[in-house]
Amino acid sequence: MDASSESRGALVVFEGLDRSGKTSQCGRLLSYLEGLGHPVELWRFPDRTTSVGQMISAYLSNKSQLDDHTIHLLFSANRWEKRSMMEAKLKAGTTLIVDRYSYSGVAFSSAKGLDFEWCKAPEAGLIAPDLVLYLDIPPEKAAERGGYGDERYEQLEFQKKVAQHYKLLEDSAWKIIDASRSLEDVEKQVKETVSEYVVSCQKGKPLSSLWS
Ligand code: 2DT
Repeated sequence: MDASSESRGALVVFEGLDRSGKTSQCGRLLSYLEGLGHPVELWRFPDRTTSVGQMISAYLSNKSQLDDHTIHLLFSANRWEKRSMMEAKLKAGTTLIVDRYSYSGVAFSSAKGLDFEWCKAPEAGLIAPDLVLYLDIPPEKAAERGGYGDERYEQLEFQKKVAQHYKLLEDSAWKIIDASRSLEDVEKQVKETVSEYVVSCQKGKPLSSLWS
């Protein structure tokens, strides 16, 4: 049996605006897959536990100022520092649910005015997700949900721009989920969609690279 036909875990990414429900849905999906007996872990980016992640966290909470290009590259570096661990986990059969990934990287930085292709370049070669669940919600509706926090980017006008840039990133791995519905309705659609992908990865779908 060659390596590409071996069973592996699925890389399932959640994307969407702030307050679109990503974190709740990630938690529910984690419990669901664990309940089915699948090896599964929940990851998130930025991963604020690493030293790069701490620089990002200071920036997001307005404790430090950084040039837009610099912070973009730090977000990317934060994914690169986890890449080999991600590959090892997937190959060992663990499904990874990831709260934000390269699409956030490009959508948020290009919404600030950075060149779209320049933003994509440092992401090329990271592991391509098997499935991107885009939790789609009008920015105004997301803003009504309990309000935003105090972090950078949590403002309606900016979120509207982010939504426009996200739409430019849609590809064949994307499933657009109407996230203005109830948590339960969204959860049901997420579970149905993900189950299919977990099975196709168990059947040996090879890993591929993002944007290269
Ligand atoms: P959370 O609130 O989900 O922790 O996100 N961001 C995120 C970027 O600008 N680039 C990236 O590559 C990633 C992963 C989105 C913190 C904020 O960081 C933004 C919201």
